[in-house]
Amino acid sequence: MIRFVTGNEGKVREAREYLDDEVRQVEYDYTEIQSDDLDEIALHGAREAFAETGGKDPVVVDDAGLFIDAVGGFPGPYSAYVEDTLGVERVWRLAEREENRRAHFRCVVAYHDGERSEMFSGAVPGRLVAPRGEGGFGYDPIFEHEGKTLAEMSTEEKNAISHRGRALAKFADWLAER
Ligand code: ITT
Repeated sequence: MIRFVTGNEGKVREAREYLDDEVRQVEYDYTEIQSDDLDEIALHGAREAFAETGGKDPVVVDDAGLFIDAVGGFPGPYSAYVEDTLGVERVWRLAEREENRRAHFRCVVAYHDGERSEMFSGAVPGRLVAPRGEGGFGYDPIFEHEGKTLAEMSTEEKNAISHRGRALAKFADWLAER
């Protein structure tokens, strides 16, 4: 069993679709350290969550962000804060003014089992568009990849191309090899 430490059900839904192991959601508000590096944030979170939540089963923390080329990678590691404060629609308004609307999502899945720590990352390129689609979560409606926004894809379709899907695929391979 893997304990997925997150308040975001969308992440858990995507992980369940990928992993053969049972995935249990654990809501523990780990410290998100201030860093430009998603690896560091996720690894610190996984170690803290393992130490503080008291279980024996391995934990996974997933830290993700949207990086917009024209504005120096904003909102990047601050994507959750910007979604809560500005909101997705206004992030689109910001990108709308730019000629270059390219962006990418990045995701780091950090695993910790009390002894070992491992990290798996993934990215997906795309461009920002006016919101479309009802699926997914977060910035999915404004992020288009090969003609469709991530919110217009099923979980399976999104996993096949997404930052999280790519990180989870590496994680699943590693789990299977152990
Ligand atoms: P936890 O920290 O509890 O896991 P969170 O949603 O705050 O949940 P992050 O800090 O990793 O997670 O999220 C960064 C932001 O990026 C947040 O606003 C998410 O909604 C958004 N995000 C993450 N993955 C995404 C995805 O696959 N599609 C769209 N938006 C995503």
